[in-house]
Amino acid sequence: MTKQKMGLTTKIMIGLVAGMVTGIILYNFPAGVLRDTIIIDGLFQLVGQLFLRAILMMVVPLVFVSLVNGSASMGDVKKLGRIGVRTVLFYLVTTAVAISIALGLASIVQPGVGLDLSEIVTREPSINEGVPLVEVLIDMIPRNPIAAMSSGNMLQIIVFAVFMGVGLSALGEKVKPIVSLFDQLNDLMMKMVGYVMLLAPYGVFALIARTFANEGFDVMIPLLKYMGTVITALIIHAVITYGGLLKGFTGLNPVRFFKKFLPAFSVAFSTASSGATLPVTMETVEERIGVSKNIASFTLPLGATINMDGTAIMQGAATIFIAQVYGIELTFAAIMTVILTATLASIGTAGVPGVGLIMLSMVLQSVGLPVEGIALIMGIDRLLDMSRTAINITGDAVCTAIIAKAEGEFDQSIFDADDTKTTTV
Ligand code: DAS
Repeated sequence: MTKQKMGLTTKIMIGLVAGMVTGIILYNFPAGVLRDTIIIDGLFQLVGQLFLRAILMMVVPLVFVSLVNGSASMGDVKKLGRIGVRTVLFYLVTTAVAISIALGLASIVQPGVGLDLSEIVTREPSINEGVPLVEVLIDMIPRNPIAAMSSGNMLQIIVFAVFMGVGLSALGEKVKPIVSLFDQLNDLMMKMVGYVMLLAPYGVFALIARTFANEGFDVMIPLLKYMGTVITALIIHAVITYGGLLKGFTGLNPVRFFKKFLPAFSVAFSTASSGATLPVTMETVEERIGVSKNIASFTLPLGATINMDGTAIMQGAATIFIAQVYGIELTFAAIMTVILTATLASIGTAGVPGVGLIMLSMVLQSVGLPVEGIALIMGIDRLLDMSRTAINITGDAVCTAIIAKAEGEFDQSIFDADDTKTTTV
């Protein structure tokens, strides 16, 4: 499985580099029918847009199914009561903090300023364009859920799906067949996302080649600023938010915690999949940090499904970057919509490679930003996927340690012991 994943990562990287080189070569060629019409606006536009459309095709079904599935799996919350509610609250609050850090940092760094693609796309007015925040909140409730799905009103789809999942978890045993149906549909969605991601190397090549052929090397600086913004926000969130929460709520030494968590962190980084890393996360948190199996076996699988702070950070930074590149001003209500959409969407984002990018198109649609903007960052996304996945699971582990400490299900002697045990995977 890892070999196949590494294969795809390598192919995407090759697509990225080959696309940049091809684009730069074409940029320096004199304009002509072959260059402009046949190659850039013909072949590259076709391959790139087919890949983008395949991603967009997955957004509504993926969001709806994975959110119903994710919120139905929170059914245990009722059973676990205090622990469940606190775990879900912790996950949602840290995700909202994460995306706020990213939005703030991106507004300071301004990664998209300096690259002007506003003439390439005309922006459809956002569903929440210029609407006061209170209207945005009212508008979250769909009059007609089917219409919300057909019009791609993402916030309304999210609210309806979470509401449906809560209803399913409340009905418990009676609706077990429906819950397992959504679980199977979720597996189907993941499979289809996997097929779409097989197109990634070719789509990335075409999208990056066309961008560089039209814009030249100038586009490199904004991309590097975008990557720097995401990585910096990930580090800030890990050190300040997680370090502060650990120190404040558990008294544990954050440096020791992160060192002990390293085996899981490195597996998440190399696989870019929270789901694939879950067994290692559980063993690391239990055997090296000292959390009881009872707590870890509830909070970690739940976290791998509904908690994705790293992904929310990418989505916040990418939204600002794309708005700046297309010269679009985001209103306060739009920023709030982005925070709400990305935080709620993280409930459904499954822990597989590349899914954060699919969810990004949903965040962009929620504020009417052109999803073509994803083409700019898609090529480098795999590198960021690895780092944000590592932060996703770190957030799960920090929450788990805090809950375990509060419930008296934390063995300090394991945390204090020097690690002779290496995590076997
Ligand atoms: N790769 C996802 C994960 O496994 C995160 C993402 O795609 O943003 O957590």
